[in-house]
Amino acid sequence: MILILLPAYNEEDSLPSLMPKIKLALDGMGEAYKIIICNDGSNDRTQQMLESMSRDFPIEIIRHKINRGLGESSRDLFEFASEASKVGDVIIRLDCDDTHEPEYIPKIVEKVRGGLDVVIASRFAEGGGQLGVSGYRAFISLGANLFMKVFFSISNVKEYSCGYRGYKAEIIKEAIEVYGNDFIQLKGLGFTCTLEKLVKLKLIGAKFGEISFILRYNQKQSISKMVSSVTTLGYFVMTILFHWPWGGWRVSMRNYSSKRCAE
Ligand SMILES: Nc1nc2c(ncn2[C@@H]2O[C@H](COP(=O)(O)OP(=O)(O)OP(=O)(O)O)[C@@H](O)[C@H]2O)c(=O)[nH]1
Ligand SMILES: [Mg+2]
Repeated sequence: MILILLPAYNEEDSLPSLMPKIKLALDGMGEAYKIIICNDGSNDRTQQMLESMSRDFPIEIIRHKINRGLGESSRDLFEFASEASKVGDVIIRLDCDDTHEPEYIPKIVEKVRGGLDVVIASRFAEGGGQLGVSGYRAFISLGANLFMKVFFSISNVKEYSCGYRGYKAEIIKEAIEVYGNDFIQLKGLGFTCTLEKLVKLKLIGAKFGEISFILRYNQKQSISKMVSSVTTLGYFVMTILFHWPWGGWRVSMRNYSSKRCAE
């Protein structure tokens, strides 16, 4: 089975375009799938839209009455997926602002099934890119990714900040077993959780790969919810927590990854 995870906050303008494209991509694969969407206290028509869409699409809705942020929504989505999946399943998480085209799903699934634990849709892989992104934003995004590459370097990874990824169900189950509620620890720090998941998976010895991907920012309909000041603060907090010599994440997980490699 393939589990599609969608975090949604005020996405009434994007869902009508995105949902049929997810169905088209998945129907073409001939495999059972489920769409799990976290409506995080939206104050537009997202909830009504999802309820009516659940007649045509296999949707499970996790509803937060108040907006709890991307970190808490990701925790709920990944914990749900971990419970609902079994060995051999693939979990795909994408944004629902219609900038992440579902047509990449089959390729991501194929690479996960080929033996990788995490496959990232990457703007920086050969053939990747972005459409409709301003020069300023592209510069900030490149700078952020370079920062992440320097401080959290992961083999075979060039794209650290895009949330469009596929995960082997087993690696998510293992991460939740190892970290418990701390798999996504930095919940109040904007979109830092997207980077945190990668880093936490690296620390348990996950194998990573990328596919090339074009971010379709030219299709974005909803307003941006990314608060760059909070997320940047989150990246700095995470850098300290990761590298802290006395009990930081890297030091505390050293034994775990060497034991896993030996097995
Ligand atoms: N559950 C939840 N999802 C959110 C929240 N804020 C944003 N999202 C979702 O997270 C995804 C990414 O949000 P975006 O606003 O597109 O952020 P971004 O992709 O980093 O940057 P832009 O595309 O420039 O806005 C979208 O699917 C949003 O609906 C939130 O507070 N809670
Ligand atoms: Mg977006």
